[in-house]
Amino acid sequence: MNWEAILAPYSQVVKELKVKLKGMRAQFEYESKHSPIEFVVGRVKPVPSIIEKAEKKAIPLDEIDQEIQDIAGVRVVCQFVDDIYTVVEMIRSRNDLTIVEEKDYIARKKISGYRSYHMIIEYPVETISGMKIILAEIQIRTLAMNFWAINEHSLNYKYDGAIPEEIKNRLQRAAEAAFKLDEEMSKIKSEVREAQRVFRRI
Ligand code: 0O2
Repeated sequence: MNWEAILAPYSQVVKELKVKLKGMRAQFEYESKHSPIEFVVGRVKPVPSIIEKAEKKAIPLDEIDQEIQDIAGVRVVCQFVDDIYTVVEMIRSRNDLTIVEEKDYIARKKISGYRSYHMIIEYPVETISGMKIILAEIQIRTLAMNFWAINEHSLNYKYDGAIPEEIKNRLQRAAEAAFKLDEEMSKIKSEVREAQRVFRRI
């Protein structure tokens, strides 16, 4: 398989979505408004991970473009939980993409303790052989949710998906702590935003 050619439009989508989401952040800054977006990152799923996911879900390799939704992935990280829903609304109101599915792992966290808001979208991209509709996943989460998820992801990788029970328990407690941190910060968010407005003026 010519993976480079297959993944080229996905790489284009990641680049375009990053530019657009970062552009949204910049617009808030120009208008001296609190940006619901702290930072944006993106990646194309590495080939070994695509193959592994396809094997795990019994997806034939010629169907990955329809069946694996996160080959193109963009992550939006926010300060506060309500910023997540502001970003969700902003994405819903765009007309350069179509929302296929939304997964609210904040209202209903995963058994692992994972919390995040996922939007699966269809995004049209121009290629040299015409327009192609590409599936992409946008993950929207707070800094605390992100901290937990990147650490858990590393441990999952290290233990090949079988994290020892003791560490799993610690991760559950860490997930609780991240949840509490988000909750406490939400209670003082107007204070924090005010401080950041003043700070920006200096
Ligand atoms: P990677 O390495 O990040 O690319 P589904 O068929 O919908 O049940 P799917 O397609 O895996 O399953 O969707 P889901 O569960 O929404 O997960 C998509 C991505 O969300 C994952 O991609 C992770 O990036 C992230 N994610 C989901 N659950 C967890 C979790 O428990 N911990 C962490 N750290 N991240 C999670 P990949 O392909 O699994 O991994």
